[in-house]
Amino acid sequence: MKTVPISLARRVRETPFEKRMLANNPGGLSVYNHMTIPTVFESMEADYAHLCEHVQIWDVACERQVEVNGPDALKLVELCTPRDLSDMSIGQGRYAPLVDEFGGIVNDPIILKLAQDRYWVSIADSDVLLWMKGLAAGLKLDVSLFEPDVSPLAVQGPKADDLMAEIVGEQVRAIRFFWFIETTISGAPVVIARSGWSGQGGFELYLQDSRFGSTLWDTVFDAGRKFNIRAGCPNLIERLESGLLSYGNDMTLNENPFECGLDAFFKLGKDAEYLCRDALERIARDGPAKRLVKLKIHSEGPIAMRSTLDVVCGDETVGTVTSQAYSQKHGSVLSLAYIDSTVLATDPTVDVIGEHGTRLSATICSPSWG
Ligand code: THG
Repeated sequence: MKTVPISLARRVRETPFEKRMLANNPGGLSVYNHMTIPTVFESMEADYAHLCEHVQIWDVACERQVEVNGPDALKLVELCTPRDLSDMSIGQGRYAPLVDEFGGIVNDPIILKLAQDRYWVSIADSDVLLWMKGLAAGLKLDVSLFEPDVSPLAVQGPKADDLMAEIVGEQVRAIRFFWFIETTISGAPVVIARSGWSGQGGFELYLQDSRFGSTLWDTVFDAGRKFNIRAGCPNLIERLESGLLSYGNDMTLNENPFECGLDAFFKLGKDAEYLCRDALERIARDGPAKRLVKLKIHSEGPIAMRSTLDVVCGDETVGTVTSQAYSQKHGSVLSLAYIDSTVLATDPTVDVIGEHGTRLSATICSPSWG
């Protein structure tokens, strides 16, 4: 694909780690929550191989937080998601899709409980602050909603535990998945959670004072030298192998949780009031119109795609590829694709139409790549 430089301005917000991130020569930047995010360093393949073997530091400050603070905090977050949050402990996070009154997915954040009346909604790429402010204003809820000065820096890869133990001590190894502790690193106030958008393990350091951006980066980077640390970023090959969904790519406001498989993360019928209750009960009853499946596309190398590719069954278009990357490990292109439910029920043979009209045969692999 043709590449063009990104133009930066105040509107494309600067991250607290950006100077250090740029000094490591990213090969591309994108915009996420109106903020920069690196998309590649050496190459997608080289970044992938390094991530799976060593440890990387990722500027993911663009995973912004919506702080929900006040007596109605739990009421409001419960209203936004079909997932039950009533039994969360302070110090715990939970992956919870936000869903509108029609069943459309608003976002797929991790929700962190910091205190009885205080949550962070750690968001994917959509304007959740506006959505929640609208709900709170309309319902006259007793909460304050704002974007705090909090910026995640991810430390991902198989050597992440050893690296973080060196920086903050052995107790970091005991943090359970999605749980977090509060501490300081080189004077910088941080929340350290075991989380991150890869299947390679690791942590996210939520920096709570952007003035320490370079200090925190340097502390992690310097301690990481002996573990062969490199600057990295969410990697398309790795996240597809690990089956992680990307909001805006694999699901949008036009899809519901049953269609994209996020229904795995909740049970309908929690006690608390939630906006999408009627819509999701109806969809559960009628069945989703389409489903997101893992689709292996038989190709010896990467295929070009701007935003989607068609999936066909014979002459009929039956679906859409939403993400894809060539995986050396699987010897094929791994993709996520929506396919019509009625067609899926027939165990169809499908092809994907490449950018220049080439037909590529494909195999539906869900639930796992095999
Ligand atoms: N970290 C933080 N904020 C985020 C992301 C993150 N906000 C945006 C985006 N990523 C949110 N989306 C996801 C999607 C999947 C996971 C985390 C965030 C994830 N999923 C695991 C899985 O699907 O296998 C585990 C889910 C579970 O067991 O609950 O980790 O990365 N701060």
